[in-house]
Amino acid sequence: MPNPIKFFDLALSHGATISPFVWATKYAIAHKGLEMEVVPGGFTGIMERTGGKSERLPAIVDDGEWVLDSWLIAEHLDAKYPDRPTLIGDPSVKVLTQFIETWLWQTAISPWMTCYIKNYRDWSVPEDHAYVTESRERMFGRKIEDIIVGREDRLPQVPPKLELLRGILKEHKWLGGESPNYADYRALAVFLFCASVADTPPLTADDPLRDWIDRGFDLYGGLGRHPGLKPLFGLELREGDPEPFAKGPTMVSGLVSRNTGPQSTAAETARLKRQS
Ligand SMILES: N[C@@H](CCC(=O)N[C@@H](CS)C(=O)NCC(=O)O)C(=O)O
Repeated sequence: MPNPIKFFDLALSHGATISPFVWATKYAIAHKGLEMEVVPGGFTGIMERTGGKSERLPAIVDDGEWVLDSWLIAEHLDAKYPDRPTLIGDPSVKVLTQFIETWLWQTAISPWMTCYIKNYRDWSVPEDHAYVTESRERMFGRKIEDIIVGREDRLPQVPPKLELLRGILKEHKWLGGESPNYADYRALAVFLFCASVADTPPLTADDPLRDWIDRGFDLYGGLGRHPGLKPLFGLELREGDPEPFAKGPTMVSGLVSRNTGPQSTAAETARLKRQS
């Protein structure tokens, strides 16, 4: 067994990791079956904790070798431990994962940030409060208390926008196919981030994403079940809020059905001909 990997965490005062980058890295190390020696901490003092090596987390030290940046760490783990389960089996996994992740950040993290940023600050460790307040208010150009105004109207707008992810996970067990890979961890990290700051749930109790999220949080002995994390499911809708998810089929049939000859397309062809 290799030596444990020294892992610099970025957590809130409830003890759960907040950063999606750090979450994805925790899963990457667990996927490889490697041990972690966690160096705890929050937003401030990262430079001091890492001996001047980094201002950002995650960062790891693997057998004396420093590796910074979540993607570089995942690539390092695959290169250094090729006999252990692969995270990024093919270069296309990186490209497609970045596509999904960019969409998820725009669709979910951005609006959720404007809903939960007060908890993000209030639940950070006390020595982080001033830094988080100043840096995030500078980033948004507004006071934290003003950023969250109207969040009860914004929260119900997010679930319907996640239909693409629901559709693909209806067809496949994991983004990695039969078993999870780094694409799953990057996407799960978005929901783990949310669970670290959500004082009110962002998704309805019956959201079909629940199956994949629950299975993902349960992986590796319940890595995503930290007691500091808050429930993601239980959003109460009000009259006039949009339907949170599609009740019928989501994906155009030609995208998901396989053409194995006229037999397989007969029903669809009949529908097409009836309509013409
Ligand atoms: N490209 C880096 C981004 C890392 C990053 O931005 N980490 C944030 C946490 S989400 C951080 O360390 N922030 C420190 C701060 O806000 O001062 C990666 O993928 O690891």
